[in-house]
Amino acid sequence: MKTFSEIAPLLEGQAIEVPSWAYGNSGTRFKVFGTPGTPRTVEEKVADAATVHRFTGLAPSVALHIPWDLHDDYTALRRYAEDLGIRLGTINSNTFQDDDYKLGALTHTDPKIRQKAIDHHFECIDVMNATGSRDLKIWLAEGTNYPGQGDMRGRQDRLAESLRTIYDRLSEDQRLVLEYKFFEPAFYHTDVPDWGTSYVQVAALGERAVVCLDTGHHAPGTNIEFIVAQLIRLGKLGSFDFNSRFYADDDLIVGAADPFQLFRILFECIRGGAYGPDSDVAYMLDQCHNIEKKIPGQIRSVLNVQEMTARALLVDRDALTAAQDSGDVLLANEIFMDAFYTDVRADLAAWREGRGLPANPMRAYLESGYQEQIEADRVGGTQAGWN
Ligand code: AOS
Ligand code: ZN
Ligand code: ZN
Repeated sequence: MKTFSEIAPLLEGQAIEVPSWAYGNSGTRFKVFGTPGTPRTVEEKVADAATVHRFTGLAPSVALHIPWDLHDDYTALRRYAEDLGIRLGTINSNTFQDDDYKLGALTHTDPKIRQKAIDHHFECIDVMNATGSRDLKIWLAEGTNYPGQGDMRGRQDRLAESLRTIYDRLSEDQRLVLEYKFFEPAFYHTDVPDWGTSYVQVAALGERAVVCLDTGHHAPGTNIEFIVAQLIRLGKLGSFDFNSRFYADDDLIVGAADPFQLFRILFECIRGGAYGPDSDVAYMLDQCHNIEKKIPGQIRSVLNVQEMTARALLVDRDALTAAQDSGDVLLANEIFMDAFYTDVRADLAAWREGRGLPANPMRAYLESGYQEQIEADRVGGTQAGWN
């Protein structure tokens, strides 16, 4: 196994993008609990994201969602973020909260509704031009609930045509990132249910169209790291939406449900050259903090990713390859597991201190007074949430 000091330089510059919506109130269809200190404005969400970065050094950008983060001056918002030491990142579109989209948006049979959904993406691109964002991330809630309800094949054709129109509007340095999800809110068929469909759609568009892999969007038991390896191999892994799940799309803290799975995913990223300064894969969180405090929830999340990255980097890949090639099944597995079982927390604490960061970012945040301050300040107004 490698030593921590051997891999420490590779931890430099690790960047995890946080989602603006993680700072807003969220819940299930049963109840949305209000959390004291929840942001009331986009600026307050950006300030909270910047706080996560200040304590961890791991989260230099925040993803926005349109229209949840509607703003009248994105250039000013960009400056506001930059003054706080972070960037505005991926722009997420929304075609799932409008009555017109009940039966589809980019796939709808009515050209007027398709155009409305395309126009929404054009607006998102305008936002990207002001914020300097590279990625337009599209997650579609589209599908059908009953066999026979829609023409699945026709819907794929209309989707391809709509995506083409959106893609053609992007500039040379922007990307279209298409997310897949196997079910929900549609329960019979979903128009982009899996990585294969997302791949087929983006491959038809061109080089700057790539796939987003949300770790909560697969059937239980799916070997997600295999999909990661395949998409990297094809040059089509655009981004991650990290979170963890026990049952469905739980959107819990990444690494909470299955730290070993996170380790295995990150190992494939490192193995595939998708980790480090030369990679253009966006590592994002897509999470909701329904019952826990939001900023500590985000701090825990980025630290979990850092911890599992360090462990995955510890794998001695030369020794692993030798064991694999010689057919030594158990030695190969042992080399892999040795790295996973290594506790890197003390080494990471010392490494952070060497960089002027708190050894324990969670503790430092809780002692900083920021949480008490926002709980006292942010009273009145409407707390930001999922709509
Ligand atoms: C929905 O299930 C997807 O994970 C989306 O990525 C996301 O949660 C939503 O679109 C917020 O942007
Ligand atoms: Zn997602
Ligand atoms: Zn999701």
